[in-house]
Amino acid sequence: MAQKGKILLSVTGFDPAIWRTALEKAAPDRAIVEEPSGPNDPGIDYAVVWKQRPGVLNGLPNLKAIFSIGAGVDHIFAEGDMPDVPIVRIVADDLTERMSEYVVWQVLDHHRKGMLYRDQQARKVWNESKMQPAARDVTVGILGYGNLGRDAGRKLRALGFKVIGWSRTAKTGEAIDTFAGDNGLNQFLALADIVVCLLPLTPATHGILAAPFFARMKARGPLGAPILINAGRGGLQNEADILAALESRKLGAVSLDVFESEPLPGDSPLWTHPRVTITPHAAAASMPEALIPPMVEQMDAHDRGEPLKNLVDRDAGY
Ligand code: NDP
Ligand code: OXD
Repeated sequence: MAQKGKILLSVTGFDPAIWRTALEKAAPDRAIVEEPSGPNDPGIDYAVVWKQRPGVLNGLPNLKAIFSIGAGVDHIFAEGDMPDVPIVRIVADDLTERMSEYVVWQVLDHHRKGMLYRDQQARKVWNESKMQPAARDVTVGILGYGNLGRDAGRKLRALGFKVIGWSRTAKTGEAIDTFAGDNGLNQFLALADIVVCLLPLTPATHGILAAPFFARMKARGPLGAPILINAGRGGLQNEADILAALESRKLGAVSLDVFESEPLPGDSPLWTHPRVTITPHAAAASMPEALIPPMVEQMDAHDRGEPLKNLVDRDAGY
């Protein structure tokens, strides 16, 4: 078998072994390396990364593209100084479907009063809430109406919810009402009873889920105060402001999958707040067996001269 260019695998924060195994299986004709063999390793064609080790991407003279093993790419840009090669992100049914499961689960949990009934069960209280609205009377606003937001929105609509979306660029011809830009955000927030955040973390979105945003949210709706669900990135949110908004009832309840600092520190008051649901950045796991084969296919296609798909816009940061 003719050998092709090497793949650099650079992962921090977890054991890369399952990614190495999947790469070895999908690309038996490429060596998988976790360290360049020197600062100017000419044998590396592609890099597959999650929070790559600092400096590891620089000085690879033949690097053709960087592949993120997540949909988000803020972890790549965090390094600052980056080689000027295309960056490819994950767009895959497996990841999208996992995220939609999480979003539907959390929306339904808030809609059907999961927190209330779990608390009542713990106290052996039998009391049906008389405040159960129909899904058709509840508007779910999706902040970040992109690949993940669209699929989650479609599934929520199938359950009967009204769905609206907010994005950076204006959309036309959508099946739902969509809004864009800062003015659009006011209109969006005036309608949304449940806000689901699936934004990427960029300089423009950093810290958006903070006091000024909560002040612009609808005061009351069919579920009482509005609900926030964030599965985008922790850097989008100000956790002190979320706690203050819960106390002042600007927010009725929140579900957070991502945090300013991960793992969430043990002393964070979010852990024990009765109106906070926490998951450990588990909304949509990247599964190597689903994501690596199409990634390797893209590398082979690119070597044949075909264009790369799912490219990141470096100026926009996602
Ligand atoms: P997409 O790029 O497909 O969609 C991003 C959406 O956000 C687009 O609609 C985009 O607008 C919008 N957007 C970006 N910047 C702004 C802005 N400044 N103002 C308004 N809207 C903005 O990304 P995905 O849907 O694939 O993924 C979204 C994010 O989900 C990832 O970046 C990642 O952070 C997170 N994620 C979290 C996971 C988890 O397990 N918690 C798993 C996977 C992803 P436009 O349509 O105009 O481009
Ligand atoms: C992603 C993630 O960006 O898992 O895919 O957070």
